[in-house]
Amino acid sequence: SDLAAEKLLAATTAVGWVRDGMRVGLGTGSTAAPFITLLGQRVREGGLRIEATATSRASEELARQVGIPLLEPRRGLRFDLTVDGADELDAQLRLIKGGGGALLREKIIATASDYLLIVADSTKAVGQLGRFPLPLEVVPFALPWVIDAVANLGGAPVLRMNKQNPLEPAQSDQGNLLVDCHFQQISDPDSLAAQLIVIPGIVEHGLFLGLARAAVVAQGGQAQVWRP
Ligand code: DER
Repeated sequence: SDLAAEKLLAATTAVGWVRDGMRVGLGTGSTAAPFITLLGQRVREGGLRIEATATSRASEELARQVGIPLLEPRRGLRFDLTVDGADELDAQLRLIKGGGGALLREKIIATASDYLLIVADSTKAVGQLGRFPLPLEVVPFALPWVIDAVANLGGAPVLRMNKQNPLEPAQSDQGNLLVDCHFQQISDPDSLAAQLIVIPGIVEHGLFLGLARAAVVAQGGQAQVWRP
C-alpha cells in the first residue's frame, strides 16, 4: 500500500541520519520497524558501528534479530539520536504517542536523547492534536479512579483490550493497563499534560511536548523534514 511505502520512505530517510559511533534510541511501531531493519542492514553489511536501546520488547527483539548491538539502561547513558514514530504530530512538533502501547519507555528514551527524530506517514500530520485518542499507562489498582478523573476532564476513557484476546485488557511491557482518552480536540496540550500527570496511578501520558527536534514526514512520494 502507499501507506507502507510512505512509512518505508520515512524510515529509509532516517537511517541516513545515523552516524558511526552513535548511541541510538530505537522507536516502536510500524514506521520504526523498517527503520530498525534497515539500520541492522547498515550494521551487518556497511560496517556501521553503533549501540542502541529499544523502546519496547518488540523493538528489542527485532533489533536483536537484525544484529544491532544493544545497551542495557545504565546511569549517565544518553543517546545521540532517537528515531521513533508518532500517532499525531502538529506544526510545533507536539506529538500524541502510545498507539503501540510503548509510550512509557518511548518517553524515557526520548528524554535521555540529545535529538529525537520522528518518522511519520502523511496521515499523522494534523492541525490540532486530539482526534487520535490520547493513550495513558495506568497502574491496575488505580484504574476506576483514573477513569473517573479522565471522564471529568472530558476525555471519554476506554480501557484498551488485548488484540489477540479481546476479553483481556492489553498490558504494557511493564504489566500496566492502557487507557485511550477520546478528547476529540486538545486545544491546550500543555495544560492537559499538567492536569493528567498529577492524577495518582497515571504512570505516563502520550503527549510528547518539547521533545521532538525534527520529523521526517512522507508526503506525496517525498520525504519532508519538519522542524518546529
Ligand atoms: O506507540 C507509538 O507511539 C508508536 O510510535 C506508534 O504509535 C507510531 O505509529 P506507527 O505504527 O504508525 O508508526
